[in-house]
Amino acid sequence: MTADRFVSPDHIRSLFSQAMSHMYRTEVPLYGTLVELVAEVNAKVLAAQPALAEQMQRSGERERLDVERHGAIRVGTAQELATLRRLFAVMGMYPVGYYDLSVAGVPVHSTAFRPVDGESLNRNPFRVFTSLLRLELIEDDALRAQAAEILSRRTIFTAGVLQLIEQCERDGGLGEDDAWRFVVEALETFRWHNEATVSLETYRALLGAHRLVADVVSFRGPHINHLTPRTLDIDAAQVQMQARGLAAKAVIEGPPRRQCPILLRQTSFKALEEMVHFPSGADNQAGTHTARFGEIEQRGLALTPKGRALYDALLADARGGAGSTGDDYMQRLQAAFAGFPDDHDRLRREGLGYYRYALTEAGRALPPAGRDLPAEVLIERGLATADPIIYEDFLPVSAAGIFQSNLGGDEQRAYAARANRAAFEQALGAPVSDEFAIYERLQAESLAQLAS
Ligand code: OOG
Ligand code: NI
Repeated sequence: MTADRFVSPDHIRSLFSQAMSHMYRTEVPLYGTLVELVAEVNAKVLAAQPALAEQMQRSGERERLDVERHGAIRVGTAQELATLRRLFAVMGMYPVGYYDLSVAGVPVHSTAFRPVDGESLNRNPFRVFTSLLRLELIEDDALRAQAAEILSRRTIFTAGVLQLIEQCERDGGLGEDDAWRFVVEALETFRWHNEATVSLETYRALLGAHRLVADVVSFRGPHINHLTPRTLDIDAAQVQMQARGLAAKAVIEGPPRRQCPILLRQTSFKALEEMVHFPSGADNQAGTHTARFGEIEQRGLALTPKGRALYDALLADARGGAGSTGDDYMQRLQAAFAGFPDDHDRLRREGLGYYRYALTEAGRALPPAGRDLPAEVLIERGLATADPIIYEDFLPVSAAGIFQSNLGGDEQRAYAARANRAAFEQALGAPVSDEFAIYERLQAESLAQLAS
């Protein structure tokens, strides 16, 4: 078989993210409202800020914006996580980053499956935040054993998708028809089921251990729990959410509003309370479960390790001991971040963020020898531009805030357990990539092109 008989993984990912968006719109109609609202806000921002529109056009970001989404799922076993890794690889999505949520009282650790090269990201940057339950954090021995036993009995993948994953690994790709079949079969894993696999009594016991344990263990599969569109102005979108009666969280997670957006800002609305049938002998018992919610996000400049260290320090200052609560939190945050440069020339020259360099028309008109100058000199002379490289990942403190506010209860607990990246990678069956190395490479590639 030759490679051109295969469709590209980017194409499969685009199909899949569209199919997922369609499914979620049907399952959670409020998601449709959110997508419309974000599209309106984005159109306004682009109309009001021609320079931003031009920059996004130049970097290829403009086109991806309308389809840009991230989702999240939670799985229960190493086997499930490892198979997901193979499933996402069919679509050109690879595990990047390790997130430990146990410190925030959520018994999971996570990674994000996403595309990693520039072209694939522009084609469709679909990402899935994927968490693995840490059963060892359930204190009650009997309940832990019961949860493990329930999880060991389920299969979250269809036979069809498993066969297509194997075929893709063996042949090196999928043809058009198989790609479609793959999308249809893979979607089943992410579907919501309003029938639990456990009795109401077991569900309640799991809920007692942690709401997340109940969410992972009680169902046939890892239902997608939110799908997030990207907005260019999260403050405006937040106001719109509230105007349309969506109970958005009071606080926007992440950095404060700035001239030059950095990293990631997110807000969400509460999980829906949904009817669930719990098997009870020959009968069903009715109950409810809260798992799924809505979220929007604004993405900005990817920070270097130096920039990230500064971000972490300022965020810790703003949060103090209290976390992201209190009426004055947004003011505290704004005040703390006065210490973070807020213009792109400074951010770049101080090595706080990653940039994509490109020649301007005047730059391209010169022979290579004539532009063999440091990038900063080229920029000063109008021969090159530097556009921010967008942050494609997540933030652990923000993710913890999103988890907490959407679990549907007020419980706060802390686990003594620490990060255990080695155990996560062992379950995954592969190492997770370092996000900084990916941004560094994108920047280096663009610099190399200036001289060629
Ligand atoms: C994932 C929460 C984290 C984000 O955007 O930080 C997340 C979950 O609730 O499963 O989606
Ligand atoms: Ni999210």
